[in-house]
Amino acid sequence: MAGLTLQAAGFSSHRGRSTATFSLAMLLALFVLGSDLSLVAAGEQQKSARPNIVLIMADDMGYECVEANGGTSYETPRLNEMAAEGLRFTHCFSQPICTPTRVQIMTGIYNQRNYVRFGLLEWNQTTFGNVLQKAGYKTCIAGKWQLEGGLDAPHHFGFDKYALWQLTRRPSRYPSPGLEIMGKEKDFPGKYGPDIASDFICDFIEENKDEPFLVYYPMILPHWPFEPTPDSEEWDPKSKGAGNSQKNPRFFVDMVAYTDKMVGKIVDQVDRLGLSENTIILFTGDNGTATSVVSKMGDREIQGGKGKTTEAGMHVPLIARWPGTMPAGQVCNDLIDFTDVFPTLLELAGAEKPKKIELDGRSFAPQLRGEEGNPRDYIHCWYARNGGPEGVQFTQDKDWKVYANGSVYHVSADPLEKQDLQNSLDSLTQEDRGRLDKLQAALDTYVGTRVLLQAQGQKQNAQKKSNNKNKKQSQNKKTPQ
Ligand SMILES: [Ca+2]
Repeated sequence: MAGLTLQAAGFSSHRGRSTATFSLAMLLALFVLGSDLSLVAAGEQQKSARPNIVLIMADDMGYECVEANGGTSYETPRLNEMAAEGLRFTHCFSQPICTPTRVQIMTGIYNQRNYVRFGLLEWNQTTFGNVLQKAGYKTCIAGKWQLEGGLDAPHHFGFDKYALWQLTRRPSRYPSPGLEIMGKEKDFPGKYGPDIASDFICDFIEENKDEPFLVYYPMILPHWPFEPTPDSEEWDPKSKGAGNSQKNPRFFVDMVAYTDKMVGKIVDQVDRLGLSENTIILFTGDNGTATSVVSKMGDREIQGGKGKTTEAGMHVPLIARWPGTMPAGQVCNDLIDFTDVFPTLLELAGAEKPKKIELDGRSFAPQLRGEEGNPRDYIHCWYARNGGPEGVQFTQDKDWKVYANGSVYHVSADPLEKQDLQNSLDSLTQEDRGRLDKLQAALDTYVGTRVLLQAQGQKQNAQKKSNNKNKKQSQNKKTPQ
């Protein structure tokens, strides 16, 4: 074993810690588990083919929750490792809450053109799942759905395999969870929801290791209720779940740790199968941290800002890993918003954009390959939780933010947006006024472009069916977020 350790350590000196794990796994495969050789060989054959893509999105985990970003309230060793091996983005912005983000990331379109209301992905939309599936990718989604449409919806939106919480009902998401898996509602007494979803993904990756695959993992964690994980001392497998409780943010610490562990579980599975160099793994978050949570970045305290259009509501982690292609340990300060994910996945997969859809974002695939790319000058946001004709709308760069209602904030100095500068623009430098003019001009191109979609019959029918079927099983009637 000493020889193995030495050899693995030798690899790690120039390739990073996870590669050491991979190397050790490979050596174990070679020396101990001869039957696993086929797994490694299958993975290595894929190097020149289209990369596998794994997109992981935590639920309610802001930028400040990751140690690699400077967070000091939580332990995130696996995310830190991903950042050390890959690329960490410092300026990625989601939408302020779940559904606006989920619709935007999946369709690549700003909310003003296709967002209907909370908890719904309109049936006539095209997702990256649809396009990559058509391009020959095997596709899987596991984790949280919350987009209606019934048991057929994940297939309709381009996913071959699914294991989802909150597709047709809303039971406990953590202890003794209920999920919908490939057309069936299944309950798991004594189990933990995130374990079920991540196991499903690991199985999918193994089953599809010889073909290009897409995994979309909108995580169940670390959204409230704040309650023990299987790694907490207080874990009780017989618990019925803590409902909507946000009373114990101390468990949020354990939940962030478990989120990190689940990311590591997926990374380890990719490595174990010899797929690391042909698999790009992206980790992000769907919106800021819950408002009941206060986290620290050194001396700086950050109150969670979920639901707000401030930095605390929309600034999220984005970390990418692609050993062998992406230079290790890099930091990218480019602005990214969630319309950019769809065109990025298209470019990575070499897939064509369908003519019928017009995407709003721009690909950051070049940055993932260590190239300069074509970074944005600004990000845009249109946000209205419940839809309707009017939304909060703004453009911002790394320093300045201009709202459609006229408010102006120097966000790099005033992240909480306490001081509206719209009436004191004369005191700004000419350079800053020039930047504001550009942001205003960009914003003007979006103002008035709201589209109110009509509900689609097919979706309504699917929803009706699913509602009838599940009326009795619904255990949670409170407003979801
Ligand atoms: Ca969320």
